[in-house]
Amino acid sequence: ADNGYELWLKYKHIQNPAVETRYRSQVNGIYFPSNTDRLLVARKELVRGLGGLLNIQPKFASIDQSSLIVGTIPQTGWAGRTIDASSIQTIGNEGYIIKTIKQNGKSVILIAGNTDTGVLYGTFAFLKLMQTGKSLDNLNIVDYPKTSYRVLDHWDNPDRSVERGYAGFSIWNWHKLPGYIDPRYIDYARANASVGINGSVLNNVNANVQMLSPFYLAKVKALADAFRPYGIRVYLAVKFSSPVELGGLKTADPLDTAVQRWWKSKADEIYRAIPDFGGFLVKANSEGQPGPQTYGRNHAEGANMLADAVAPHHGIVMWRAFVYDHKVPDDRAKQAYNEFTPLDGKFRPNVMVQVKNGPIDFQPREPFHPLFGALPNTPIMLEVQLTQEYLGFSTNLVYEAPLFKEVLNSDTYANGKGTTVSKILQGKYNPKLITGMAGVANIGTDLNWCGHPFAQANWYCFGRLAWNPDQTSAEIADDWLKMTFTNDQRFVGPVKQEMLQSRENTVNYMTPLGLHHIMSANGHYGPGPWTDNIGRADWTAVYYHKADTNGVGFDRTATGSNALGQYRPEVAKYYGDLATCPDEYLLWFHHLSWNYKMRSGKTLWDEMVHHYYEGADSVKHMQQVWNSVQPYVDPELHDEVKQLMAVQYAEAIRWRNSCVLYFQTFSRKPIPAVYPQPE
Ligand code: GCW
Repeated sequence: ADNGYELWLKYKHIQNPAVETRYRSQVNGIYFPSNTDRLLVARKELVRGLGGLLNIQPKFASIDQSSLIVGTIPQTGWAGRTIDASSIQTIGNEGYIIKTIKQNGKSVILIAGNTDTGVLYGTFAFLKLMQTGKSLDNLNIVDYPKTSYRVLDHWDNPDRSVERGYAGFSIWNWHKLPGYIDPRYIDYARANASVGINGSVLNNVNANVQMLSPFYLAKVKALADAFRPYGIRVYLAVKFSSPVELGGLKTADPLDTAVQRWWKSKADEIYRAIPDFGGFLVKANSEGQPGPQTYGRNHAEGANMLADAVAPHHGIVMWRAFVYDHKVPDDRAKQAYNEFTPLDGKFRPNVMVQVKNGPIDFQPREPFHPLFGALPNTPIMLEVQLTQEYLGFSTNLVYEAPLFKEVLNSDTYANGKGTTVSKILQGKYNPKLITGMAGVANIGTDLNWCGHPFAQANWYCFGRLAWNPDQTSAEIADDWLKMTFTNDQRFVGPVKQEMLQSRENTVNYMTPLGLHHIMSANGHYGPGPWTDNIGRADWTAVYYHKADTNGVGFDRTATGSNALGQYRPEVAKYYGDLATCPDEYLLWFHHLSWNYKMRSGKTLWDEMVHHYYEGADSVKHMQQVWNSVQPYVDPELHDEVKQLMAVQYAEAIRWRNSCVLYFQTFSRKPIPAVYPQPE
C-alpha cells in the first residue's frame, strides 16, 4: 500500500516496456566520479531512482564506456568543447546542464554543473524526466535558480508542537538529537533538494530563546551536518530579547554595545560549530514579540545589528514585515507599509525583508502586498504559507500554486507597466540585491508528512516556484501528479483540472468577492464571520467584513482607510474604480450596498450567495472526479483522499450555510429559490 511517505520520489517501475527499454539503453554505463559528500548523495539518488524506475542495478564505467556522464564540468572534461562558455556562466553556482552530446560517434547524455550542488540538482532533474515519461533524446537543458535563498520556515517548537501545523508533531526529535539521526531527516533533505530548496529555518518565528543555548545548538549542528550534503543550510528564528532572557543583560537595545557584542559572540559560537549556518529569521514587534521598537529603535536598526553579527560569516538576516499592533487605530492592512517604506535603503545588504503575499495574513485570497515595489533598495523575500492555516487545514484539498502565482504575476507598476512581483523577487530591477522566497512548512510526523496526500503538492510547488517563479501552476501539477501517482493521462488529466480549480473552490465557500479573515477566531478552521469582542479589534471578523443592513465590505478607498493609496496610482485606480476592480477583490477594497449591481447582472447579495453555493458544489464535483479515477490509484491512498473529501464537503456546506445565514441577518433578503435552503 502507498502510505505517501515516499512523496514525489517514488521512482515507480515504468510500465511501458518500450519506454523502459529505451531508457535502459540510455543509462547503460554511467561515469559518475563522486569525491564529495554532495556528489555521493547525488550518485546514491541516481542508483535509487534507476533501480526503481528501470528495475536495474546501474553499471558504473569509465568515461568512454558510458552513455551517461555525470559530474562537475571539470570532472566531465567537456567544458569548452560541447558546453559553451555562456551556458557555464548562466548556470552559476547551483544550475546544471543536461545535454545530449556525441562521444566517439555515439550519443551520450551529459549532466554537469559548475559545482557539486549543480550536479545534485541536475541529477534530480534527470530523474524527473524519466518519472514524468519524457524522452531522453536530443536533450539540451540549461537550468538554474532564479532566486538565491529558497527556504522553508518551520514553525516548530522545542516541545515538538507545531504552530499552525496540521500533520502531526515536529519532525525534529530534539530529545534524540544530536546522537540519533532519524532517517526521516535524510528523506526530508532529499525531498527539498529535489525541488531546489536550499534552506531550512528549524524553529518557530515565535521563537523560544533556548534554541540559542549550547544544549540546543549541538542538536542544530547535527541537523546541519545531516543536511549539508543535500545543499541545505540551517537557519534559526531568534527572539529579539535573547540577550536579556538568555544572556542576562539588562537590555536588548540594538544600539547598546554590550547587546551588539552579545550577538556577535553568539554568532561566532554558532559558526564555530556550523561554518555554513544560514543566519537568523526574526519576528519583531508583531503580535506581542519584542523588537527594536521596544527600545525606541526602528526595524533597520534592529535588523542591522544582527546582520553585522553574521556578516563576517556570510550569514543573512530575514526580517519579517508581518507587523501590526491592535493599538494602532488605522487599518491593519496599512501597518507594514507605513513602518517599512521610510527605511528603504537603510538595511544592510545581507538583510532580506520577508513580506507575506498579502497585507493581512495568508488569506484564501488577498491582493498583493503594497510593499512589493515600494522598497526598491531593499532585498525583499516573499513569504507564503504552505501549511493551510486559513485553507481548511489538512482536510481540505487546496493546491496553492495558483494562489502563489496570483501574487507573483501581480503588476506593481513600480517601474512602469509589467513590474511584476515575480520580476522584483528575481532582482531584475536592482541586481545588487540578494533574492529569495520562503514557505511556511506544512510538514510533520504524519506518515505522509503533510497530513493530506495532496498537501505534498504545496511543498513541491513552493520549491519549484522559488527556483523559477515563472513556471505555471499547471506544469508543476502535471509533474507532481505523475511523480506521485501515475503517468496515466486518464488520471492526470481530470485530477490536474481539479487541483487547478481547488483553491478557487475554497475561496468560494470561505471568502468570496474579497471577503477575508472571517474564520473562527478559535483556530481559523471553520466559519466565524460573527466573531467579535475577543480583546483585539484586528483579530475579529466584524473588523474585516463591516457588514450592516446597508451593505458589506471594507472601504479601503479614499473615503475609507485609503490603503489603496499605498499602491502605485495605476494600481490604486484599477482597484479603486468599481468599473475595473475585479470581483475577486471587490469587498477587500469597497463597502457596497446589498443591492449593488454586479457585472453578472445579479445584486451583490445574490452574487455572494451564488459563490457560496458554487464553492460547495465544486467540492461535490471534485468528489465525483476522484471516484471516477479510482482504478488508477492505490486503493488505500484513494480511500484516504476520498474520506478527506467527504470531510471537506461537510465543511464547505457548513461554511456556506453559516456565512449565508449570518450575512442574511444584514441583507434581509431571501436566498434565491434555485438553491436548496440552508438549515
Ligand atoms: O498567520 C498568523 C498566525 C500565527 C503566526 C503569525 C505570524 C507564527 O495565526 O500563528 O505566528 O501569523 O506569521 O507570525
